[in-house]
Amino acid sequence: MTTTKASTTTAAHPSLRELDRPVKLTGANAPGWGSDVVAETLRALEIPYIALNPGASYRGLHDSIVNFLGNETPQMLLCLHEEVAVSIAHGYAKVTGKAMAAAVHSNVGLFHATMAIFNAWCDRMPVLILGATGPVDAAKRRPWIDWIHTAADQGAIIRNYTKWDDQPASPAAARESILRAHWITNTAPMGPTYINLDAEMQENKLAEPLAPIDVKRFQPATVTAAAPELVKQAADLLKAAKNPVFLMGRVSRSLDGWNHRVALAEALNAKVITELKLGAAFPTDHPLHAGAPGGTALGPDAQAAVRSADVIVSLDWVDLAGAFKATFGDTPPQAKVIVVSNDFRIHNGWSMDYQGLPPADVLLPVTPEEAVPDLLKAVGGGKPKPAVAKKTEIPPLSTDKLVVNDLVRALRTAVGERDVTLAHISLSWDGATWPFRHPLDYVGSEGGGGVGGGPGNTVGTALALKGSGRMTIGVCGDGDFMMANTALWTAVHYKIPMLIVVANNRSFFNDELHQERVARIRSRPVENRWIGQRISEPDIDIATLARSQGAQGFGPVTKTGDLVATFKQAIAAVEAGNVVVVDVRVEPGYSAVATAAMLRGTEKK
Ligand SMILES: Cc1ncc(C[n+]2csc(CCOP(=O)(O)OP(=O)(O)O)c2C)c(N)n1
Ligand SMILES: [Mg+2]
Repeated sequence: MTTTKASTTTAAHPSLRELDRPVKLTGANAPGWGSDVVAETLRALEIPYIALNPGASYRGLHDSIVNFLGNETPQMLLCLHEEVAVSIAHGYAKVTGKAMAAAVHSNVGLFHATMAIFNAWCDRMPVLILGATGPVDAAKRRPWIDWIHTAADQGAIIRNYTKWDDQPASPAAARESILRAHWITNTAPMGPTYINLDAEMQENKLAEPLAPIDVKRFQPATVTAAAPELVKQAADLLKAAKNPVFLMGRVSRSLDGWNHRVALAEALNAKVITELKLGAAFPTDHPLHAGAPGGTALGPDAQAAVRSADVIVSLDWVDLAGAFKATFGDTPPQAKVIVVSNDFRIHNGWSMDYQGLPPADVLLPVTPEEAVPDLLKAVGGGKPKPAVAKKTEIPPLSTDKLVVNDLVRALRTAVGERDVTLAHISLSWDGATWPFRHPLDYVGSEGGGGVGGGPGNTVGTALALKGSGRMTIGVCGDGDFMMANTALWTAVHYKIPMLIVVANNRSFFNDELHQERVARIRSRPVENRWIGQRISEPDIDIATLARSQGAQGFGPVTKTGDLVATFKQAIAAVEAGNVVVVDVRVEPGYSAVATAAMLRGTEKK
């Protein structure tokens, strides 16, 4: 699915494979231990990397990866926190559409990883997570530590927001378990899977070698197509429509898929709405794109398009019922609704991330990538045309206070004509400020609203794009950055060039707006909204924090006039192979649309 060029190695982009080389074992190296079978299966599945934080519960597997596999396919990526390990794997999947592995230590490492697992789950991204437990056989447990790190049902910690989990009791069962987990995680609707490896199973000597298998035979393709009569029903509605509207949601990073969507919208002269929660789905400065993409709420142009539509098509839009509620209140739209989604196949009773139940006059129970070419053919659309890049003027920076839009405009100016992937954007981001013209221009947010996903997602995206010619940039809020900034160390150690810009408003500002809302409703002083929210006194020296982990740190930039020059220097440093962080002190504030949405209903009458 991915459209990235194959990784190449240059002086600025040395191969990861040259790093962390183990001393070679002398003599024969046949699988002799339970965990060797696990490692061998990961190798057979061509898992490139395993992001991890170590622990005794999987010391057997750790040894097998280093000394049996030679720390290659998968190669270890050491992380300083399990949340970062999983969010790196999540960021990698956002680009490639495929799972890499993450490993976490027994119950405690898994506890740390939970939020990142939830983010990947809500984002429908694949991650193959390996964990471990102290010996299931109580007689084999070391005193105290093996007991506290053994739980009767460890998978219960994450079962509600993973697609599948298992605790295999033998090397043969572990091999099958990994094959199944890999297959399930990579099958749409995608989501993380978890395997808990018993310490004793890993550390036991293999009684006899396992019968060899061809792993490909256990990973059958699951590509499917909507029934022709359903495609026809949808196409008939679309052909008769005067004002069709597409809400383009969860789609892949494939350029073919992108071109098909553009061709379909153009063939129908349909308005298109996209959103910032998800990766780029359609050129945002295309004349058919209605307004700018919004974060949580539909913008006014998007709402107007939905209101005047006679046929509405959802290409796996995350919250279709919510979009209707915001536009029409409690009455469902009069327009016919075509839903393209197979997401309902993984909805469960625990997590409400499935959102409200939207009306669906026609449901194509497949992915948008599977449905759009069929719809295009059925409506008689032409051949997909390649996306056309357009030049747009960048508005001048403000002369007064430095605001987030200044940061974005200056960054665009410094980036110039380079191919850039935005791996993350701050909550304060205004969708109108940065056009997306390629599926890799933006890979979407952290998915589950779990703050702290930004830095790890950025590293994972940069890992997937390393050597591709695309520069990875993550714009993180200061709250987001501080929660997981140790992701930097992993990027530096593994020589994964990238730029993180911190939109540093010195606050968990989103929640200042919430406090303002409550204060207004209660007629209490809004001036107090900052208390328990503001991250100042002391201000955090983010550039020094970056340097302490071996990254280059710039800033704090406090004047708009310094922005472009600083970003140009930062970009040059990334192109020279560095991990770079720029601290930009921005005035607190969200886009007018986002602020209005958060404070709606509190206006003084
Ligand atoms: C793990 C987690 N903790 C707390 C929150 C609540 N929350 C939502 S946005 C936000 C503020 C984030 O601050 P920052 O990244 O600096 O962005 P800003 O709003 O300041 O632009 C917080 C604390 C959350 N969503 N996730
Ligand atoms: Mg902030």
